[in-house]
Amino acid sequence: MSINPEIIHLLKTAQHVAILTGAGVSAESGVPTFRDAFSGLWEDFDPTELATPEAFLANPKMVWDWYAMRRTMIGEVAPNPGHHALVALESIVPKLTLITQNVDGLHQAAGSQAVLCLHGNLQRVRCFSNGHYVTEWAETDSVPVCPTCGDMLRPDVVWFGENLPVLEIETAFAAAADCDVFLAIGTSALVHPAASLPIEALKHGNPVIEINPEETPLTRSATYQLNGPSGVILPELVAAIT
Ligand code: BV8
Repeated sequence: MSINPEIIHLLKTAQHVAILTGAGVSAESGVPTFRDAFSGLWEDFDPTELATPEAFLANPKMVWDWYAMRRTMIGEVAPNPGHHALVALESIVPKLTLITQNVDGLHQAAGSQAVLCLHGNLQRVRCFSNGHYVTEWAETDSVPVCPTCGDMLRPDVVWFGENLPVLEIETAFAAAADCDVFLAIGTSALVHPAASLPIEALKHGNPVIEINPEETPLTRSATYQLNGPSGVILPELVAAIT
């Protein structure tokens, strides 16, 4: 696809690039997005109804098993050219702030150095009430418990209705306000407060480039829209500014 020369100029001259990624960036690695139905056993479940503390307390084993399935799935996939292009971009632009909503750890696996994880990480596990981190546990027919305090274990992700980590979200808003250009990549722009980040950039007069094969609530406000998969567009973008 031919990329608007104004976008290339923006990225070539930017001192600070801020990037927000969503599940769409991992789609080409074979990870279902939240808007896709999870396959098989889970296809009848709405992720936004499973990813809550209420769902976990109501049916701990079901929610624990949903995350165990996702953890196994993530262990079988690899970063895609979109993740690798963002690693390359980090070495080209003077300052890059990579903010992700994803919990799959694929940016880190691709080699991105500083990743602001707004919603935690699926691979990390802690106990529900006291935050004791656990690196290994025995899978039994009930939810494993914390060896330190005996409380149920849970994935170290931010569920709907839970607060985001303060340092990460404050740093993300500061980057949106400070950056010379903001890229919103592979996100449906529906989940807050992450979805407010590109709006924060626009409020500070910073141009927003959306990369997504579909339209989102952000599309009409974005300064530019690159319509296509991030695994194709991002390598082309990096090649165009190198
Ligand atoms: C909070 C971890 C304070 C768990 C996740 C303000 C307004 C409205 C609502 C709220 C608001 N403030 C708070 C809320 C409530 C809620 C919310 O936003 N609800 C939504 C549903 C309306 N937010 C919260 O609860 C947040 N907490 O604000 O705390 C508070 C405290 C108490 C009470 C109230 C407030 C916590 C939100 C975090 C939830 N946890 N993940 C887990 O993963 O299991 S969010 C989860 O869903 C994902 O992490 C992800 O972030 C999100 C899905 O969003 P996307 O990443 O955008 O993915 P999605 O599938 O939606 O879209 C994929 C996109 O990719 C699509 O557009 C598609 O076209 C595109 N795509 C597909 N293929 C490709 C592609 N793009 C590029 N290339 C491709 N190849």
